[in-house]
Amino acid sequence: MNNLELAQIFNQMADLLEMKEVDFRSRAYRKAARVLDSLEKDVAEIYQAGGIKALKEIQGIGQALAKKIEEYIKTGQIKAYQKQKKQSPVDIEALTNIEGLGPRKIKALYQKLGIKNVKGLTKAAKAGKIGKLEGFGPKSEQNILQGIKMAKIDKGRFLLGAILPIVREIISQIKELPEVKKISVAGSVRRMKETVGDVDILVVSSKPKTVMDFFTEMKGVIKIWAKGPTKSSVRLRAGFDCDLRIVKRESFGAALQYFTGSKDHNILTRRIAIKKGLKLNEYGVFSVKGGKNRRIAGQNEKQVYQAIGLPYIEPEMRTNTGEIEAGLANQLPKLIDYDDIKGDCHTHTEWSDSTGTIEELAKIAKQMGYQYLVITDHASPLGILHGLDEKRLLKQMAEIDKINKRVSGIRILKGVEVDITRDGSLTIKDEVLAKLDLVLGAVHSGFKLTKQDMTERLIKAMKNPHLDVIAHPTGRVIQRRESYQLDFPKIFKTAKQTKTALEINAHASRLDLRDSHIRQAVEAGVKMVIGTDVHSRAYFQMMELGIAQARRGWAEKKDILNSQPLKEFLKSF
Ligand code: DGT
Ligand code: CA
Ligand code: CA
Repeated sequence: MNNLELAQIFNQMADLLEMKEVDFRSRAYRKAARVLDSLEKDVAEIYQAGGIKALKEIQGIGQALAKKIEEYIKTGQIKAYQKQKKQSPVDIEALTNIEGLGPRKIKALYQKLGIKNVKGLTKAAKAGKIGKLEGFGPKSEQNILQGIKMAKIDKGRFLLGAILPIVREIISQIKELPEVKKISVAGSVRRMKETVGDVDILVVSSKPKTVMDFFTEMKGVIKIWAKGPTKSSVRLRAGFDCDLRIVKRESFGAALQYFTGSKDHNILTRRIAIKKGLKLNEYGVFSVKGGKNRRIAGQNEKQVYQAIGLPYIEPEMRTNTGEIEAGLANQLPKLIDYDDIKGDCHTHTEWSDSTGTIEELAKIAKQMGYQYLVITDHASPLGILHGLDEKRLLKQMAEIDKINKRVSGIRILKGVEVDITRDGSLTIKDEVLAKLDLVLGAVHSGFKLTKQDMTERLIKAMKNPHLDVIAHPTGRVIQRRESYQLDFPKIFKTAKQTKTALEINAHASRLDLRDSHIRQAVEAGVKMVIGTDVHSRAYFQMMELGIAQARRGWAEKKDILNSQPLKEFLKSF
């Protein structure tokens, strides 16, 4: 995925330029980053097919940027970016990673306090120096300290959504080698954990050396940590490490079980094996008699579980949070499947803060195999989101009616994402909300209310009979922003009473609700929907992450309303 890596570089370039106040250029980089992010084809493919000329046909890419993309494709780096980075007195990459700090603030902090990096920032904040600065204040000093803490917790972990496409590309390349008999991803990626430390791949092969040569020399490898006949480990340009292990065919299932983890899950499975007088390790399940090991399972992962008296446990559930006990009692849920979703419930268009037209989105939704698509543009007084007011919302509804007559094979539903204001009221009048198929409500400001106030705010919103779904219910952004405070038992109770669904927002950096909340919601009988929060076409693909999240929360098909066909879906609100 050259596009995402390039988009990241362009955004950093924009940050660097913004600090120097080369405004128009930084805006060009920012725009290009956004375009790349939502491009369907890899730029390398576009370049290979049509060269610089084809690159320039991409919206927002002129001669200068096309040359830089070419340089990146050819050399893996962009000299101008390296130069800017070198010239910059501050570690802008680390500093912009802290929630609430943009290039302008970083510049002010550097000019007034000489802050160059996170260490200096922490020191200044702790000494109360930032609170005294004009344009900052004590509150923003607290926020900065909080942001530093958040950035530290997840240090060195990567978003699953950023990693998956790269891993799949690597696997599909290795799979093509004739020497490779079997291949699978393992570890946290196979468990679809929301963030990933490193990537683990298992291979069965007759020619380990050929596989290892290919693996350590493939495109994107910037460092080889280790290279051997059974294990190699590399660092990829995208920043994360990838381990590849070669295992014997007869051990593949056991190795997959072992290296999928989690470690806590493994400790328990091993204990269960021991209780049965068996031995479980990465080579197989063995019966130990008279000091002799006899393999009773190993090639196939399902059989490994069977051999120790357990049903197959889906990787997403392997966290040692009750899945083994449920397995022993034959009470594992039948998780929602990756192809069960019938429509996306949360999408934005050019009517608010996104770029696509309703018709374009409908076309993609159709390609995704959906029966319906809910358009939920922002209705928000916040100018930044370019929200709809009642008048424009009604106009959009009329437009949707027209488009529905034109297009076939997909039904476009009328929805909205209203703001839930501080006192729990909604930003669109009830009589207009009544005309919509689906009303999402979300908190977009006032995150710092007390637990009680925030809970009451959501409860009041849920009691509005027109509100169908609470979108991204906790407001967290992974590695960036912590959830706001909520009294979950109360929220679940009201959600059930008022038949309000909670969203599982599938965006890679939201994944909100998180898995533990989903499990509680399932237990409380609260229904959920999965929405991708589409802001560009690439977002549609994130549905998979939302489904994974639902699976990690033990959700079944019946728990997720947009797994229902159109008629049932509409009836459930
Ligand atoms: P990550 O990489 O931090 O996102 O998480 P994982 O789960 O991929 O962890 P990783 O890469 O360190 O190891 C892959 C799997 O190997 C892990 O999920 C379980 C297994 N494993 C690693 N170390 C141990 C261990 O000390 N004991 C047991 N039982 N299993 C282990
Ligand atoms: Ca791992
Ligand atoms: Ca590993």
